[in-house]
This record gives sequence, structure tokens and C-alpha cells, in this order.
Amino acid sequence: MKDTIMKKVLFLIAVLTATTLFSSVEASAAMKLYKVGDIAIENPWARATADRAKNGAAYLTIKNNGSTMDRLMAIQSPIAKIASAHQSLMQDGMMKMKPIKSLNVLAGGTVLFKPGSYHIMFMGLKEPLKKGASFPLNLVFEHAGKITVMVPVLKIGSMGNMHKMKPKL
Ligand SMILES: [Cu+2]
Repeated sequence: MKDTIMKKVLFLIAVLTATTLFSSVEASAAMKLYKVGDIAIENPWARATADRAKNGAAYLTIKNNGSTMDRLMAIQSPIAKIASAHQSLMQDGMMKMKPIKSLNVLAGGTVLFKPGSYHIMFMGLKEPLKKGASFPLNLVFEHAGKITVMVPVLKIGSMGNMHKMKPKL
């Protein structure tokens, strides 16, 4: 009886240790932070694409630590002909997406790019996005100016660190 309890305790310790290790790795991945002026870009990532895919998507978080609104004006990357901000939304029961010409980031505000919501859309990919690779992405803000971030490519269908984010509903 005692032996069984001991085994359970040991098992629990093993699980907790594994969980701690795992989350510290995740946390360091989430700590990737880039700054220009009052704008901070956190944790950029992209999804790997299928071999012949011409489109891809990347996600990140934009924070405005300043006291005035800023605006994301342009996005550019050498990996694709066109990079732009898109928004996914449900329309008549269908998931659709539309381009956003300029995106406001309120003073003290945060804009979360994540699957099913805001995303950075790449059209005319020069080559597929391969898991484990990374590529530069330039974001131009009206006030803060230009910032270049490195975007790691995660596996196809990855949801990034979604479990760390607040659920939308
Ligand atoms: Cu899109």
C-alpha cells in the first residue's frame, strides 16, 4: 500500500518536473521581444507551408507602450511578393479574410495577431516556409518607424503559444 503511494508521488514529481521544463522552454520562446520607439513586437512566428503553397501567414503581438496612438502602415519581407495585415472573420457562417490598410495601435494598447484573427498574409511566396527556418519581416509604423523582426517557422497547422493567451470567447 505504502509502496503504491510512493510510486504515485514519484510519478507526480516526474510529471511536474517535465511540465516545468516544458513551460520554461515555451516561456523563453515567448520572450522574444523587439523594440522601436514606443512599439514592441513580441513573439513573432509563422506556419510552415505545403510544398507548392503560394500563400503563408505569420503572427505576432504588437504593443504600444507610448501615450499616443501609432499605426502599422506597411509590412514587407523578402520571402514574398506581398505581405500585408489581414483580418479573419466569420461572415454568413464562412471564415473569410480581408486586408487591413492601416492598423491602429492605441496608446497603451496591444494588438494580437493569431490564427483565426489578425494575421500577416504572405502572397507570392518565393519558396515554401520550412519548419525550423526563419526569415526577416519589416514592419513600418507611422510614428515609431521601421522595425525588423526575425520570424521562426513552426510546423504546419501550429497554433503557436495560443494556450498562453486569453481565450476570445
Ligand atoms: Cu489572410
